[in-house]
Amino acid sequence: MSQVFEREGIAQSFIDTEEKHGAHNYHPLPVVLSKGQGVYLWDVNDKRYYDFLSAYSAVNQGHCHPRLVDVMHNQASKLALTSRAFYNDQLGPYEKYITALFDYDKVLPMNTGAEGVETAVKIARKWAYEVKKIPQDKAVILFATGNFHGRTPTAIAASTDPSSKSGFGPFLSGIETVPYNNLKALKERVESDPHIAAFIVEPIQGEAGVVLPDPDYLSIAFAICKKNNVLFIADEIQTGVGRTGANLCCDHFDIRPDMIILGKALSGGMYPVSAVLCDDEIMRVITPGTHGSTYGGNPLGCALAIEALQIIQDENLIANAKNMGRLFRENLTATIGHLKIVKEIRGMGLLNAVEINADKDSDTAWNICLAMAQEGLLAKPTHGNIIRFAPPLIIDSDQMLEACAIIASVIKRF
Ligand code: IF1
Repeated sequence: MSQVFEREGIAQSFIDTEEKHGAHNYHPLPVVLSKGQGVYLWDVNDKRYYDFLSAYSAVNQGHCHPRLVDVMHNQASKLALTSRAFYNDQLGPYEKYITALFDYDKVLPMNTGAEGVETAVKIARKWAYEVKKIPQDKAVILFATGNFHGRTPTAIAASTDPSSKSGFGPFLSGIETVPYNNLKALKERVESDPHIAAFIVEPIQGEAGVVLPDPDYLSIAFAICKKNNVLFIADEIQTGVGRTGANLCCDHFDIRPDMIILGKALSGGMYPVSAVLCDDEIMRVITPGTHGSTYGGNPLGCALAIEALQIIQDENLIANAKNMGRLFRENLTATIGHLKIVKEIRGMGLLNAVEINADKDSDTAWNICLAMAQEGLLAKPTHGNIIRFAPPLIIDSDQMLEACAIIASVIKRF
């Protein structure tokens, strides 16, 4: 594959060092970044880029937000980690803040998104045995085909993506999938088996390529679960915290999941913080010693998460995501929507994608991303021919129009 731009000496040395000493579990664009501020990133050659990946929607508030840097510095200088063997003066205020903001009785604090998903699965199973009275070890948790919920054994047991799954068996039992966006399949599966404990779903499938369900899918799926005493659990790790132009993506569909999982932008890209929220009737199955984490609920993460969530509110980033996302889709539809190379432009808020008219195994989308990097914009393909575009939610209209001009000018060349 031809590299579209020269790898200058300093950048190459960093790439070579990673190649030699690091596991090869990624295939990054050949860009070596050294600075971030707001919607911009700079590489080691001081070239500036628009960041249209936002670390997979973890940097909704913009890179190195000054309020987050201040909180990070102040809290890290005072108290960073105590473990939950003791109380600390940040966890309670954080729990009070986040449960009020998302309107749930309780929160269980964890660190990575995958840990949040694992925690949700454990809570759902324990609820199944203690509340729904499913026989021990018989609980089944349903996921949607095309899902992505992390890289842990439970998450890949649910995966239908061979690149995430193959070679890592044997897989956890009690984990099954139903076709995404297919209400008939969900209804039949749920009504046919009293052992179904929960249905875990991304309201919009991010890694699958920003796949949106039919407008009534989530609300009817929720109703099917409620009718059959099955927990409806939303993985909002990528779609939550303002990304789709609402506090939670589920808000667009007027449903209140029984449980939500948050991560990524929950801490504004400064430090891993994830969370599982649900009401007392479910969370009460978790008792001392049944779940935990060394860093879960640590003072530094709690202080950051409060500030990161407050920034979303204070800077009106939900409305901005809605408006800038509409500007993105309307501008690109007008400038490149008609091109043969463009199959579809889709998304919600500032979680968008351009599907390229090329085979999944062609490197067209990759070469488009290389060319956009050359022009000063970073994005990355998912599943071969889909380019996800997800800038920080702070992007303004001038920046969005400049970025769209870069995207359009590059794609017109293919
Ligand atoms: C990678 C993308 C992938 C997630 C949802 C849980 C997790 C994620 C909906 C786990 C994480 C990251 C992981 C990263 C690439 C990125 C990603 F969709 F965002 F693009 F892979 F699908 N639920 N998504 O999106 O959270 O443990 O990573 O904190 O693994 O390559 P995590």
